[in-house]
Amino acid sequence: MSFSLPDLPYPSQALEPHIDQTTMEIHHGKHHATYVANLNKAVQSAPELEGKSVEELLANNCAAVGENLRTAVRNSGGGHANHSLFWQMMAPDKGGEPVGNLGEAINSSFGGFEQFKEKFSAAAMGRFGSGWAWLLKDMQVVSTANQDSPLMEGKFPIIGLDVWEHAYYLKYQNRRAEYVNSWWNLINWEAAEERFNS
Ligand code: MN3
Repeated sequence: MSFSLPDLPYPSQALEPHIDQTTMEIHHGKHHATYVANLNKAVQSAPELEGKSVEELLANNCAAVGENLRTAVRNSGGGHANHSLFWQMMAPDKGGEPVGNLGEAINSSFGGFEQFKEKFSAAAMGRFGSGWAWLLKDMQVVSTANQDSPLMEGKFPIIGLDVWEHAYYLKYQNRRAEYVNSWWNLINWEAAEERFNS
């Protein structure tokens, strides 16, 4: 069994003007595709890893993976898991405020949606260099470096924001804050709610 690049759940221009078509095409078709290809290369060289899900490969800081492949799986497996979630938790004409149980959990954990938004944006802005900001199922807001996935530490991400420059540089150049601010218009809270309830 090998990993494959999931289709985008919408056309590549669908997230404009917040994320431009060219960025989406390169980000999904080149960056994510490369993580998938490199993950397959790593797994194919180690028969004992065959058939494991990406979650199983990443669990406990990639404990199932031999030391010689651990960095490759951490980077490429993390990249595959992170981007697969990222595409799903966005959709055109979304944004607004979270719904249902997730909405209630956010309100009670952060004191309100605006407070949550501020905390999450600060995590996204505070990540030096490349990485991700996350809302975890236990209602922590964290950021990780590179392609490190919360799954490595047994944490379940509900939404994630890619703050690598490849995610925004064509349109926003160095203005990460504008990208982060614009991304709030894309969050698919219904999908996030389903994930939270799962
Ligand atoms: Mn990316």
